[in-house]
Amino acid sequence: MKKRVTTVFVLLLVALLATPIFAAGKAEEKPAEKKQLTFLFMPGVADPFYFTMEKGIKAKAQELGVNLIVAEYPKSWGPEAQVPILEATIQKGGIDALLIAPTSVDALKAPLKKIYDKGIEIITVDTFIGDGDYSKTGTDYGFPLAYIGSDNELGGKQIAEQMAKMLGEKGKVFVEATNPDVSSVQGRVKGFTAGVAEFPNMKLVGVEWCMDVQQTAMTQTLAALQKDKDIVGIFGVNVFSAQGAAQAVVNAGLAGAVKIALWDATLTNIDSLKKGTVDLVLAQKPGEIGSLGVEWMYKYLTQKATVPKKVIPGFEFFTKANVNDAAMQPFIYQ
Ligand code: T6T
Repeated sequence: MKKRVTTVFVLLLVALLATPIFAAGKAEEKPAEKKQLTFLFMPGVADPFYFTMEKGIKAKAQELGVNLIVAEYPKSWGPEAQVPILEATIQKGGIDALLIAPTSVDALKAPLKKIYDKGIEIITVDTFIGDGDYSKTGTDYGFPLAYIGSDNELGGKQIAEQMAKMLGEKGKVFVEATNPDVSSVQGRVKGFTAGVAEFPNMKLVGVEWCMDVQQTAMTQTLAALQKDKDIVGIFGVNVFSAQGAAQAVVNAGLAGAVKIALWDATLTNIDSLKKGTVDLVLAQKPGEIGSLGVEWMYKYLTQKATVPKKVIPGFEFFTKANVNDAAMQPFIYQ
């Protein structure tokens, strides 16, 4: 009997000792294939700013081996155009992460929360939902990993300061904006308004909203110039509002007499600067914004990196003096 117990004990001991070696043998097998990640880019509207952003996203996705899906570009700005495209693309499945420019601070909260609740991580690029502070708890917009985009308020304020310099810190100015519920546009108008207020002899006589339709921006700016002949400065807040406002000044025969500051370095706006009909163009860095979105999302999903809640690339100012400088060319939206 004693002999049998000893034999069983020895067999058990051998089995126990053999397990690690067996397991170790298995460890030499090929590690499990790394899952290829798929990111979806959802732009705000079909315009040179987002086309340039897409280039930055594509280049970084290729570098990191991420599969990229670019959603159909909305033909007009707004949730009614963007959300159906977004939801139809998500519905097809296979998306691990979303980079999106939300076209409304409020209307995109619920559609994005639905997507987040499916386990899809989100970074908002160029624009944000809520107040853009995703570090807050207890809000209905605290779920995106980060906002990556320009400091729009700072840009608006700096444009006001440069406008003041051009106008000798006096005179009436007008703003042609796009949609009141878009974070980027809100910031630019707020910053410009605060900037103008610092000059007692300058007056902001009006802000118009063209809903991102260039033709509307042109007619609204023309009407403002006809209503108030004393307007000496105009700020166009984004691609379509800026191009429309500049067109209006030229059509009114006021090129050179009215100072114009535009946001977004499209080929059209840069050409107007070269022709002398426009005085200042702010260039954002859409390619860098997109690239950073891919990079931070990748780091989060593959290394559980801590993603900063806000990542703010800078911007550049084109003037008549530097518009042909070699160093400035990369900032033109191509
Ligand atoms: O100015 C950009 C972008 O930053 C803004 O959020 C929306 O308008 C543009 O896309 C230009 O059309």
